[in-house]
Amino acid sequence: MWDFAGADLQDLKRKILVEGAARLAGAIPAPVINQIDAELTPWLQQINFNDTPGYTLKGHSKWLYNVGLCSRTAVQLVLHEPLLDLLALVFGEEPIVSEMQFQASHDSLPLLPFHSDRNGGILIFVLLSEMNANNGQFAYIPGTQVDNRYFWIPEPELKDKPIVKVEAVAGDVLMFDQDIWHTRFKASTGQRKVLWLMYHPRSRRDAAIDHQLRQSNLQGLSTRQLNALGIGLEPFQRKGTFSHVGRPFSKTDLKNAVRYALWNRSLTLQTPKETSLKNSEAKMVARPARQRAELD
Ligand SMILES: O=C(O)CCC(=O)C(=O)O
Repeated sequence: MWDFAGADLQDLKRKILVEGAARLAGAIPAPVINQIDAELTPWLQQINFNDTPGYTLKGHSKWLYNVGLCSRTAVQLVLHEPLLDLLALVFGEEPIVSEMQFQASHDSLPLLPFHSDRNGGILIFVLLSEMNANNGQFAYIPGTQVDNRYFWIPEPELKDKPIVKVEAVAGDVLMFDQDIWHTRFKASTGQRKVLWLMYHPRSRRDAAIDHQLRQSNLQGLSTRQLNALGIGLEPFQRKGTFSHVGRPFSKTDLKNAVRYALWNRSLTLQTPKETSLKNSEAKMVARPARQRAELD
């Protein structure tokens, strides 16, 4: 499933804690990638109007929000025990799967400027296609995950910083701390496809979505793996996928909120107390503490 050959988990833990990111070339064998692709393809042929499961368009990308509905192979990959071991080492406690999604650019992606999500999770991109300078390349600045601010990083602060641009092919994996300063460059040609997997420490259930899963995709999973999906635990607390990071509420969010509200008639927003705070104050109260294990 995963090929961790040659990768020492303690070494990976150190990389993630110190540099904030780790790259594993060829970690997922081609037959697994092809199988996931085959299992996802039918779901990508319809948009999810009228309760018909399918993809959603958001921010120049096609998304399948609940990969657990679509692909048994992806579920097994997400819950691969050595991967859970690594995440437990990084967090100092068992992980939960907070997002399990598929993302494909459907259009030219605009630049997403450098920012920090400041939400304490580890994001894993499993490349289902190439990622290069033309199709929405991801880049980050090592070591910045411990900076205590979030969202956009002021342009002058980027000067002279060592920017790592990620080139990858299908089967490569990128693991990064979502609090690291990161960007996605503008895309002009080609399609970037990723399995977008987010994990949090088990004590951060507020960050995790209650997943929708096809029951037959759960066959053969261990109790630990089921728990990582929230099965057997208290309900996860995050409602929906509307706001995946805790950045300040923007005008576009407001526009989307109204649109979503009209479509869906119910919408979970921040509590009135939080929304009435200025952004700077909200930053102080709204962000949970980061939890990471000690370096050995
Ligand atoms: O799509 C990407 O490569 C990065 C996305 C991102 O930075 C984010 O959603 O916070």
